[in-house]
Amino acid sequence: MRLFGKNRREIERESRQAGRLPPGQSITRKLPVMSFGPLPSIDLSTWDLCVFGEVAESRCWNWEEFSALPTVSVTVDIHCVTHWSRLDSQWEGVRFRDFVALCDLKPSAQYVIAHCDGGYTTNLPLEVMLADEVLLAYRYEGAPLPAEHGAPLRTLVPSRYFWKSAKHLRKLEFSEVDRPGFWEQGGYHNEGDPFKEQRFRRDRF
Ligand SMILES: Nc1nc2c(c(=O)[nH]1)N[C@H]1C(S)=C(S)[C@@H](COP(=O)(O)O)O[C@H]1N2
Ligand SMILES: [Mo]
Repeated sequence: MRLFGKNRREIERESRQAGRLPPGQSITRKLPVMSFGPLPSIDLSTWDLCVFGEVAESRCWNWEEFSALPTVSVTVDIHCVTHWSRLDSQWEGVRFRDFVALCDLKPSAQYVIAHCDGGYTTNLPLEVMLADEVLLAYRYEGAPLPAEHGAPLRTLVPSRYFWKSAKHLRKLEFSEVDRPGFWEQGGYHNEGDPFKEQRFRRDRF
């Protein structure tokens, strides 16, 4: 298989040397679809994103309000626990840190639990979510986020395996205590750092 005119092995070797390809990963040019359960139907006229938990006041944004917030674009590498990595993927959305600035968090907020349409959940420390490249993303490669990739809105957390990037996001819970999400309860690692190869719970260190 040839990618970008180069042999895939060469690209993978170069990417690994450049510190961009974590152990046990190979490069894919596509973004495979990985979903648990049926695709939720989306109606933007009733959609909202709500925050609750360790915030001064619970609050919701409808699509009109949310999509009026300032956006940023990032070009990042994505790593899935099923051993594929997609380099240089381009996303646009609201920077998570900027969104948090609107939420009036209490100092007790230490963890973020993402709740999705369809019931999927995933958890991360707030500190991880405050990095520059963490987005509430609604555009992918210059077009609206496709349904199968999480429309209308998903979290994008490039520093963790891709199961930590919640598709069809509807609620953000700020919590004082950590609460493992869907795959974390199902045996995946709680942290999921691809460069530490934290795939499964037994890989913990
Ligand atoms: N709501 C929801 N979000 C989800 C999932 C899911 O099943 N439902 N799967 C996760 C997993 S395991 C992966 S690898 C990525 C896949 O995202 P993609 O389908 O856009 O590649 O989404 C994550 N977010
Ligand atoms: Mo996944």
